[in-house]
Amino acid sequence: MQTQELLKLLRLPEMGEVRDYLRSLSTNTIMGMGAFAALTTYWYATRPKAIKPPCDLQMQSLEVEGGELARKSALLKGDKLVTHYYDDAQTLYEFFLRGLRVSNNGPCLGSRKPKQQYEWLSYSEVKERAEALGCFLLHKGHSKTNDQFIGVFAQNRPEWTISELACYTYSLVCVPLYDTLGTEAIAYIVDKATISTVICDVAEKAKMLLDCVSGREHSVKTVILMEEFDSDLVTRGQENGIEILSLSDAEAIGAAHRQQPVPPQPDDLAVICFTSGTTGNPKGAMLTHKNVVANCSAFIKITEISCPHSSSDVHLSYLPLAHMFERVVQMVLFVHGGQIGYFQGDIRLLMDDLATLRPTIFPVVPRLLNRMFDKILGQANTPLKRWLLEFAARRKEAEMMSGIMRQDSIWDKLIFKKVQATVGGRVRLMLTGAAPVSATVLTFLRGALGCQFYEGYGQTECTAGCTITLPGDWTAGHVGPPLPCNYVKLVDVAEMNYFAANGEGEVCVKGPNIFHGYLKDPEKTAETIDKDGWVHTGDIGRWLPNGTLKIVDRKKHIFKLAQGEYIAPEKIENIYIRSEAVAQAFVHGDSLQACLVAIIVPDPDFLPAWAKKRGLEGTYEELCNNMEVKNAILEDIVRLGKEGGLKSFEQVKDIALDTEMFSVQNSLLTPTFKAKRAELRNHFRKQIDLLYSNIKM
Ligand SMILES: *[C@@H]1O[C@H](CO)[C@@H](O)[C@H](O)[C@H]1NC(C)=O
Ligand SMILES: CC(=O)N[C@H]1CO[C@H](CO)[C@@H](O)[C@@H]1O
Repeated sequence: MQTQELLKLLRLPEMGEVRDYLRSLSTNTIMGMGAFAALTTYWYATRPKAIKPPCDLQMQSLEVEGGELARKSALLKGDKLVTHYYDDAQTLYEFFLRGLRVSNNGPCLGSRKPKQQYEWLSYSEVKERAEALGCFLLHKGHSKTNDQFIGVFAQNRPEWTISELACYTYSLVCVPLYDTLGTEAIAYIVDKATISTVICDVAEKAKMLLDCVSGREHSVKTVILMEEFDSDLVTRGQENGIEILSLSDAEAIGAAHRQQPVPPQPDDLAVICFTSGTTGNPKGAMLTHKNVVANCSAFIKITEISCPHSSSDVHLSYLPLAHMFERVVQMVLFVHGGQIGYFQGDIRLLMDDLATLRPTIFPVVPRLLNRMFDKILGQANTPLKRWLLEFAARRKEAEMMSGIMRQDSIWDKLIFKKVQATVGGRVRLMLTGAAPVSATVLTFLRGALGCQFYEGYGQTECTAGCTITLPGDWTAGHVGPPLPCNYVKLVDVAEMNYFAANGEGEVCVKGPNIFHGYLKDPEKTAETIDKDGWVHTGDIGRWLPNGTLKIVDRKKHIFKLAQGEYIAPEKIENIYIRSEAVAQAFVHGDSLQACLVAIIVPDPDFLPAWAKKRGLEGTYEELCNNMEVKNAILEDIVRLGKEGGLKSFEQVKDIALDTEMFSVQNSLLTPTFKAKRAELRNHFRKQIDLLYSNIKM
């Protein structure tokens, strides 16, 4: 039966090469081995060489001499950290100019209308528009020494990047605003940075901004809008002392008041990146050109041999530009003269954008990877398909463990071509960051996508990153060695039993990518950067024998159960959300309780089908109220917990189902989608109490 199906597959045209190989074996051999074994032999026989790693993968980082057990990248010669890669690109403005030169004024920024092809602005067109907009800003009284901060409040689109570049061209500073922050936080940021000009995409954002400032004293004087707006908005602006005008008018005024560029220096501020903690007001991390250049350059250094960048690189911009992760990726593209196409602004159309743009570079976040993983497994809906998929995944995994990464093995042709086509079929480099990804998901997708796929770790305070996995090391479960632009050391956290001498402790980072403090907030700055210049991340790491770092814990979200066991709820939640039925999980416990409970929000897309397989039917709401469904989910997550190595006291005893997603809007998540644990606890107090009282009975 399996042989039959395989032989059918071999009739496909792209199987020619395999067919030829099989023909070269005698019929008896094939019959004797069975088609499957023959394929496996073919795979071994045609296995390519591993890419040459940039250093010995058994020793990816080295101890810094006399440096409190701090470690540095093994790619470094001597102790000098990487600050830049190209001598003619030491600021983000110079990054762009270099791109203009090396691409020979190639296509730069692209966007598309629904169902259309991408339309491109060339590097010189982008430069022209950025200069015009920049001159308008100067005309309004902004300059390097006066009123330096420009708010940008928009979704990813070419004008976002043009606005950013307008700032860089005249040594102004870009301050991204994003709507998931909520009005309160936006008002706070506008006041804190005394912003007088904000560039918005749509009228709704301008209205939101007006709501933030109307009826009180404020700093806003000018709002520039990319899209159309009506006269009511203009009137409302006037009532609040704010001029509202279109981006094209602003550019026209600027063009009529031309001034020479005022290029920034490496130590000048480039961006204030506001991030929100789980409590309190957002904090504005001040990043200089040098900070961002260092991070980009470290990444270029790591991939210089295995995956050199060029002006033929294409990137799909859909992760929020307000975060550094996406910005840094864009800058790496710019400095090499690559192309950046923007998504249509709707994440549900991402697959269509991918298929149309066919990017070569694809940065992702774990949420998206989890979706892809579930979808691929979900499509393998017969036992045979499932078996083939798992078999192929194991073969590719075996290859990866010896450093090989490719898209042309027999398993790619038979099984994974379709998956590769969903991301456009041209992706050669992927990068995940921003949150931990499960090793199972990462390994599977690395194999399925067959491209160089890196995992980074870091935070805004070190310009997005401080470690990244190296080419050739496709093993999951660690975040790689330090970037060549920073040192990493671990510091004792005695109360949690982590000691640097044992290679464990709080991850601390130092180097040219480290930020310059929070805007007008010396207190919070002092909490984060110590007097010797180390950023304390709050994450707990462990050095692995080959010099890579593994993030094992979080300093803050940790509590003890009644018997004294330490619990890190996020670790448990990250395992439970692997259940197909589960969208979100909140694990609760405290030192008065002997066990854990959880609130689970089932996945509206997957729950009905999942329940049906277990003979349970109904609408999403009905299912969420069904005791049997609850018990089935409990059973499933506990099973996953066991597989994931949770100890028995780390497993929940009972759960309650809830239908409302934790979101930024209902204040249960931070704008960067981290759980606000205190709020969650209060919000679900009743359900939690009920769960505990039922357990005691
Ligand atoms: C590095 O060490 C970890 C833990 O020992 C291991 O899982 C991983 O495979 C190693 N990486 C390489 C490339 O050997
Ligand atoms: C473009 C780029 O690589 N930026 C990186 C800065 O460092 C972190 C960690 O290595 C990466 O995740 C970022 O992508």
